[in-house]
Amino acid sequence: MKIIVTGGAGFIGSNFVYFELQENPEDQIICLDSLTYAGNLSTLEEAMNNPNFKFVKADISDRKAIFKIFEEERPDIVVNFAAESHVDRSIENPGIFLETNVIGTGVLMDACRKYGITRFHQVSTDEVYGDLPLDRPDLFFTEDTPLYTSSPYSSSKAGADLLVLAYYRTYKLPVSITRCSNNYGPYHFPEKLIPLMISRALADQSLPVYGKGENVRDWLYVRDHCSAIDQVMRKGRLGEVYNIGGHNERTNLEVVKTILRELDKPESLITFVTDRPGHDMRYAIDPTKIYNELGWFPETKFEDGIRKTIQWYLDNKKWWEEILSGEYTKYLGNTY
Ligand code: NAD
Ligand code: TDX
Repeated sequence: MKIIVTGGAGFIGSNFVYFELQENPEDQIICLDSLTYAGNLSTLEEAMNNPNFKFVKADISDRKAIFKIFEEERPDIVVNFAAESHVDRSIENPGIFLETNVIGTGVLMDACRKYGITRFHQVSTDEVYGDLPLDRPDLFFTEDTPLYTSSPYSSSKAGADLLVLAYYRTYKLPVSITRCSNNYGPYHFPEKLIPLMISRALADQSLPVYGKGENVRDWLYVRDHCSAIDQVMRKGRLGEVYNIGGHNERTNLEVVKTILRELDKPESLITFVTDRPGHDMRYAIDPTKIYNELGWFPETKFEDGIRKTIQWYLDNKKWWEEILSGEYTKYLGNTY
């Protein structure tokens, strides 16, 4: 099968490319990415020599370019990871989130309609459900929880989800959607909480915790997210939404303290800073549907995953130091 993976030069997309090349060597993977600040070709270095892998530089909201690629490649499956993904950036500059996350998803689906595919899979987020109160630990997001977003980022992802479901109903485009909780692991861009704290702690810099650090996120090791998407993309029911999570809730402060402990750094590095506007309090996924229907379960416990992640950042300093210094921009090239 030929699979187009959009956003494959980013965090989760690149982990998915490696997952597929390893687990399904009979499939061909085409990574389609516009290489924004968050996309990095050095992340895909190990895939470049694989005969089943190809990189194509393109913007998913560029209709002409996308249609040309579909005309030439004729993919069987499209998995859409490409997105503007950082909540803080969406608060600063919402426009590009609408362009990429909403318009881009629509363009991809129009190309799927024209050239025919067996599945369009949309990678979405638990943030589309809004947030849960801290004093109701009995509440979880199910697939039936109403969409009730807080940030321009989550609103753009919810808009895309609605468009995907509309294309299923109106055009019978074979689609599926997964909504996952917070990921962590290798190749996570160092603007996000966990890699930011690891890189700053290693440099003995202050660790900016928003508000009181009481906000709760439900953390999942990135390889577990990839295996769940793989299951849904191959076996999930068309037109359905599947939540993905592993019941692993932590406050931000707990996560930061765990990182400091593992790195043997002092808690005095923690600095409480002005809260994020509209900051969601708690995310927590009920993953019963994917557990029961597809038999998917996460394999990595948080304690093991965070250790593996910290070790990866220690072993791959060159990768994130280049990003932090802006050096990665020299990889920007067009191989198509
Ligand atoms: P990321 O920011 O690390 O990577 C995004 C990738 O998309 C980059 O390679 C970037 O170059 C590419 N891209 C951006 N705009 C593009 C465009 N217009 N055309 C083509 N490529 C473009 O993001 P991530 O954390 O890997 O997230 C991937 C997907 O998973 C996103 O859709 C996000 O909403 C979703 N998601 C993320 C998490 C998480 O915890 N990171 C959790 C649930 C869902
Ligand atoms: O410096 C920081 N200090 C801090 O306290 C940063 C960057 C974050 N935080 C807090 C905000 C959040 O409560 O940590 C928590 C996690 O923040 P992010 O890493 O920015 O992730 P979040 O906002 O939860 O969104 C992430 O998970 C869902 C991804 O970025 C999204 O793409 C995904 O959909």
